[in-house]
Amino acid sequence: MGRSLPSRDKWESDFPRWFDRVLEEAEIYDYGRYPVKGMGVWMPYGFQIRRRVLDLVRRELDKRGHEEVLFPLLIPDFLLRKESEHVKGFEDEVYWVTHGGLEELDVKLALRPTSETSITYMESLWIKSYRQLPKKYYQVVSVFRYETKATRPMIRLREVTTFKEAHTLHDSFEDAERQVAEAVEVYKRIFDEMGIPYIISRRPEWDKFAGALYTIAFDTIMPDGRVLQIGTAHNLGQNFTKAFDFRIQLADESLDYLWQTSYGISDRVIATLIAIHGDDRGTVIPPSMAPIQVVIIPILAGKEEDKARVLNYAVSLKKSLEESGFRVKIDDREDVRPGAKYYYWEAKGVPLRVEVGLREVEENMVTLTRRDTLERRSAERERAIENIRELLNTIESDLKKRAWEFFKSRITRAKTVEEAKKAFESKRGIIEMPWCGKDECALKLEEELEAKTLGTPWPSEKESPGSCPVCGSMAVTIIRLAKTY
Ligand code: A5A
Ligand code: ZN
Repeated sequence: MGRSLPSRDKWESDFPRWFDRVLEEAEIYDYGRYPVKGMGVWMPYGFQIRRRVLDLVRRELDKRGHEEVLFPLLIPDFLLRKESEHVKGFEDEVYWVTHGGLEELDVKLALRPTSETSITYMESLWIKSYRQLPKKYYQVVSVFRYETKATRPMIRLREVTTFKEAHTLHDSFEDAERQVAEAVEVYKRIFDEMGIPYIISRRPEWDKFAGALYTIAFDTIMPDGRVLQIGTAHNLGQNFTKAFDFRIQLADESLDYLWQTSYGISDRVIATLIAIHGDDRGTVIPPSMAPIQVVIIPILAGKEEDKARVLNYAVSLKKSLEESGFRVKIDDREDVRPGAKYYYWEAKGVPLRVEVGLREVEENMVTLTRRDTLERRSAERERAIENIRELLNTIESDLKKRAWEFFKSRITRAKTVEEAKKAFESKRGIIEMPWCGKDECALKLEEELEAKTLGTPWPSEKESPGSCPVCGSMAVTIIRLAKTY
């Protein structure tokens, strides 16, 4: 497939096409053929990648005392409407169930676009004492949003099938703030493990989550220089608990509404994992996340007894690799030529290929090829496991390093609108500029640069950054802008 893919040099313009093709050719996700817009199908290989990502997400949340729950998909009209800002933000994105069979329902039911309302409602029945706090729940579910911007596979879906939402409860504002910081730590670990670079911003007032006091967001830069929001953590204050009249007696005997946070990630994280390490030949999955870490290709040629020797050699190598804890696959299809197999597994992003032919058997060797650099080398069979372990570790760290280098090279500090425009023209990415803090100046910048405000650094930076490029008054912080998905 390599040859027919847009090349990495041209990703600036061709990335969306590259991404669509890789999902299809690597048999990860079938999108656009299912006859509902904005909804795709996870295919077996994609499902395996998704499962490993979710394992990581669950591990990190469980470790920090989050408890997994599962709420109904349907939210009755009157619950969704409880918090006025929330419903205003989501109103035009909700799918409604209005009928049961031929009968019209007395209460319209929403396909959940997110679950703050249904979860707060049940929490108000469950939580009776401050001694139960803090409480941290999460679920991994489908949510439905009738998105009106251009839909894209995994990146902007109408059914978000891998939506992990966490919801927490606290007895004070400070504890909720601490929770937002913990959420950020959890997401950092998850993204670091996957080698996904990120920058953390406090979103501006006009772009915070509907119903939140404030929103902290993780953004990454895709290969075409456009920015994608890959996770958010919201301090919800008492907005929802007030709407649900959810109060309890606290330790000091005062009666007060509880404080909440929520934070979420989605299929976008998997999209980023697939996109960010890829190249002209397809995706590259870091060894820690790869469903198959090593693919063994037996070169089956000549006499039957030679083929049998090669195959036995391959099987015994697979066995010892598996005993050492690696995820291994032998591609012993007889009707496919080795070259075609190479392309096939390269497209799927298997980090390491092992070739064994008659020569390898006779010399007691293996031939190893790195997926990321395509470097080939031989190793003695006796030392194959060690060599493979070492190579996989190197691939893992090289992929992360390369991703962060690319990311950092796309962040530009600019003092003037002209400088910002130039940076956007040459490499898109993220622009950081001094800012006076006034909404009108940010909105002016958005207009002139045809970009979106990502927000201000989180945690906030102390250094004095100069003067606002719009009004000239002294800047109080840095503002980040980008061309976004
Ligand atoms: N309940 C809170 C956590 C919430 O819903 N927050 S959110 O609206 O910001 O969504 C969480 C994350 O889901 C976003 O940061 C974004 O990465 C992802 N997301 C949102 N809409 C999406 C869509 N239509 N397709 C794919 N991912 C989406
Ligand atoms: Zn200004």
